[in-house]
Amino acid sequence: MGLSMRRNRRGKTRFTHGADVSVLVTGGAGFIGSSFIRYLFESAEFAGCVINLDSLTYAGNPANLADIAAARPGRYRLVQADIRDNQALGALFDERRFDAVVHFAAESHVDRSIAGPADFITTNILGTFNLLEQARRAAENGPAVHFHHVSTDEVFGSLNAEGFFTETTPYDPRSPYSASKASSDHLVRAYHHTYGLPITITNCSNNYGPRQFPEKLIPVIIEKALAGEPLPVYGDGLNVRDWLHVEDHSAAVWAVLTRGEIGAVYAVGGHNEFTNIDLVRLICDILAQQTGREPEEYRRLITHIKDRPGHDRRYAVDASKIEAELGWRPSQTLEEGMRRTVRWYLDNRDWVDRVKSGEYRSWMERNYDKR
Ligand code: NAD
Ligand code: TDX
Repeated sequence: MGLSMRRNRRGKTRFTHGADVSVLVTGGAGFIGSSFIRYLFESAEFAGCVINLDSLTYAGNPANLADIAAARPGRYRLVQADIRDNQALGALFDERRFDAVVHFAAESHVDRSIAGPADFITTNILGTFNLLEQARRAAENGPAVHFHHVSTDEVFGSLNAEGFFTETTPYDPRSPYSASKASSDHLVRAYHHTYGLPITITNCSNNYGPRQFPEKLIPVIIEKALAGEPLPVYGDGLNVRDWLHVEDHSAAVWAVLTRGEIGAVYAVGGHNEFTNIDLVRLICDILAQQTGREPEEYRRLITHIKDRPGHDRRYAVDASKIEAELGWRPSQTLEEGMRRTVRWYLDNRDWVDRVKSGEYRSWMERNYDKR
């Protein structure tokens, strides 16, 4: 069975079954986008086609979906293009009709946005604008395209010890990354209010799981621990993040895309608040269990280093709206998900070796080894 998009009288998007459905996923070669495409083909009742538009930056890796591409000829295609290239986008939208756009493509690493914000502005803001314009143009010549925007809880700023982000928390972005994501959120909302584009937005907390590029905290710690190198913890290590397994995020995006209210925003989170230092200790303990070594062999590598400029103190999401309205819930605790994640990194050394390109090595040298 496949799915195709229809609207009911209350304005909700309904995907009805039909193999002619076409979904454009941007950034599908990255960590979360590839998990979402895998989820469509392996877990969701989806029998349509996916076009994965990705420019394959350092963070994009076609190998993330090599098995999906081989198993589903005709239903999955990678198009290498940049969302900043409006001509390339125009040609694709002229060639194909899309029922939905699920927009993951972005520059996503906060530290990189601090070191050099330019690509964050052009990709995250102008790239999103280009896609919205293409969706608006497509609607002028045919049925509306459901535009789902994948965003972050970082647009809401930083919490103290109390409270949670919700859909109505005022925007207060503090890094070039979160400011660029906030801009893109505003553009997406504006296209709904001004042009009637059917949109949904998810603002999700920190993701973890297989295939995360090893510049983000969890894979950095796993890789450095295995190499016997210092485990870099910024500042006092008491910053808090709310962790969600990437498969649960994919399920949330699918729930919103197929059953969410048009024009609505959903906050998504894991109910898994951890300080960075506790999380790093947990990874050390899980690594010890899985490699047959003593936890202390890894824990003694923990090294507090210079803090990230403007480092947000605490993120935590109240996901009760998506839970109540769409019945979505995280399916695994951080401890369970982390055991599976560490196992994945131990079992997939080829993947890790391949993504540790020259670009990766020079970034790590600039950002850790010289501090
Ligand atoms: P990622 O960096 O792993 O992947 C980004 C993908 O986008 C890569 O495949 C890259 O090649 C592609 N891309 C980048 N610039 C592009 C451009 N100009 N044109 C076309 N493709 C381009 O990121 P991720 O962690 O998978 O995040 C995906 C999305 O989810 C982002 O929008 C991010 O803001 C959002 N998000 C991430 C998290 C998280 O914890 N990682 C949490 C909430 C929301
Ligand atoms: O080496 C490190 N040491 C360290 O202490 C790194 C890379 C990070 N940290 C800290 C900074 C954060 O408090 O760990 C926490 C997590 O850092 P990141 O993995 O860089 O994630 P974060 O900055 O929280 O942003 C992530 O979650 C929200 C994603 O990268 C974003 O794309 C997403 O929007």
